[in-house]
Amino acid sequence: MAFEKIKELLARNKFMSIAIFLLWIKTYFIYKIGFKIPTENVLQEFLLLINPLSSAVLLIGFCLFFKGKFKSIAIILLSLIGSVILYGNLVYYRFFADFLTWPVLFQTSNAKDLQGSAFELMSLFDLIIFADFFILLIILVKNKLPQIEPHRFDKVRVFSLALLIFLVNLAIAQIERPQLLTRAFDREMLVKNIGMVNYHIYDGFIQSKAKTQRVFASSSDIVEVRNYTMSNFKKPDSDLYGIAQDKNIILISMESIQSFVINNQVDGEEITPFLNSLINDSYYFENFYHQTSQGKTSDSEFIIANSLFGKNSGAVFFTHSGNEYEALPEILKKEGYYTSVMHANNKSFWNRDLMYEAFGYDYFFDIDSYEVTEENSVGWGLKDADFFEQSIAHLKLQPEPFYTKFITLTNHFPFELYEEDQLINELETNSRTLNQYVTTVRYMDHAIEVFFERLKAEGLYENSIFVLYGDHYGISDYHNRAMSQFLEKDEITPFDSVQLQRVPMYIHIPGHRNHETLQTVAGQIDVRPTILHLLGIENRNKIQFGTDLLSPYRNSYVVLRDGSFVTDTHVFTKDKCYLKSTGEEVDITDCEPFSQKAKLDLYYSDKVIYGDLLRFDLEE
Ligand code: GP9
Ligand code: MN
Repeated sequence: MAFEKIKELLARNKFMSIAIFLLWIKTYFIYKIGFKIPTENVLQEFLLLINPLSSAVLLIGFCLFFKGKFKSIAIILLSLIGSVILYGNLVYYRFFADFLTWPVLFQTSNAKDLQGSAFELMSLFDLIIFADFFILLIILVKNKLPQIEPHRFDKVRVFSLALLIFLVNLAIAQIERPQLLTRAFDREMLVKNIGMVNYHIYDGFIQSKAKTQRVFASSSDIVEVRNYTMSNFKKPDSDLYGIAQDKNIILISMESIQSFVINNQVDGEEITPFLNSLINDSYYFENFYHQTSQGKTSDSEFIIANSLFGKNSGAVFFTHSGNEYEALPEILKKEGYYTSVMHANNKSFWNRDLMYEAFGYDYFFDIDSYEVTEENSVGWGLKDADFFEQSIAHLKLQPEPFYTKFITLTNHFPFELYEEDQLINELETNSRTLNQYVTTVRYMDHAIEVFFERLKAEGLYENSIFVLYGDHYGISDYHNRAMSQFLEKDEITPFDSVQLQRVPMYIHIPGHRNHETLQTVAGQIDVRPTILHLLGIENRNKIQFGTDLLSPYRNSYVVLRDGSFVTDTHVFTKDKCYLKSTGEEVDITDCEPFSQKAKLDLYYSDKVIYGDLLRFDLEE
């Protein structure tokens, strides 16, 4: 029945149908030939094939608002709009290997970059992209098609059809990429899954939502937030203040590592022998929590650079890359540091290219800075050991002092490894994920150990300080049964789940005599003020929500992004309060002393991001 109606709709509006068909098929070929979008399996290829259809129907469907010959002209113009969108993206892609975003389109600096090279990026061959325009024109001029007036419901039908196709497309995409829209990974992934035009609509929606919240913010808001953050400021330890001045800073973001692997074993073998030994030679934080949400690695990067929280849903790297920030790289740059990130993945992943610019990084050594082959890749890409080895050359060319962040990759779900890299046995729980996880953690530990040796050999070790931290959990609650087996517990309670959000955190200062394992409860939000104090950079007036990890005056406390919080004595999660020492549930009022602070921290931090408050000047 519905199918019949669709057939009638298309038959009645033949010229429109042809235009839709041409735009659809053309887009698929441009994906393949122009963008060379890679696919890894049949499902992905199928998605690529069907994803231009819903937006082609939507776009050309607007012709039904016109009558007679205006309808035909509208069809040609609408199809031309489709081609221009495709072509604009293609030209941009040839230069930036990325897709357009609304902010980019309105960013004058990017436009300037493009102007000069735009013509170089075009070729006569590109005319093929407009082939359907000419085909439609010929059909129209020769007037071969009968003119049938549309049915009065055709408008509704055509848009319902577009929506239906889109929903089917989205459902299949969800199988291929769960949480595609909420996690908003990567532009290429969005284009691959829902199509280019739909991606632009989605991007426009996200951007305009952010814009409206921004409009209602005013400069008095920032004063309120700063009064709050300043009242929480804690003085540094005077012995440690400035001890790392002018030293290089090497941050290592360790993918998916959780604290439960530290000093733990599989068949009598340590999972992290190197990281275990590093504890004796570092400030090690046993009660350090990740504070990320859906933005995963990118959230951890955001928190560490700004000492602000990421967002509760979605990734702030995508939704608020247009904000003004005063991020750590920018501050350090002003102090004479060269700042960079090394990570062998596409630069557009997590929108890093745009966000890193907003953070003031000098350079992002992305996948193009590395030689990635089939042999040296596993799982998500370049193996950690090869990544570190190849990074040494980049590191040596950087001016000193530098601030460089390394982001590892091998210990990423689904935790794949070649046999030759498997240094310990897999576990034997009922979760394959957890079983393999310990082996990729072991591999990452090895890669970091070799990296340290190489830095020593290259003379880059002595004059650097090291900050190593886990970016977020690797094993979700989904694997609780296997986890309880491994940890020899009866079950994993909500209390345990919170405790499992602990990730390793080290501050390693070569030549520094003192080393300690600290119990203070803390999180990623506290890293920035710590680094600033070690470098002797005053930051009392800065908008930040963490406190120096090494300050003797700090509150032992952390709030997680979902509102759970932990103190020396209590854990609060899912509206329940637990005693930290035993995990026993206690009266909710026992958790109250910190619940107000936990709420306010998140509230004020969100206010800064949604209102883009850092754009307002504060006199120091
Ligand atoms: C990708 C890497 C992993 O570049 O950082 O991201 P994740 O999926 O862990 O957020
Ligand atoms: Mn990660």
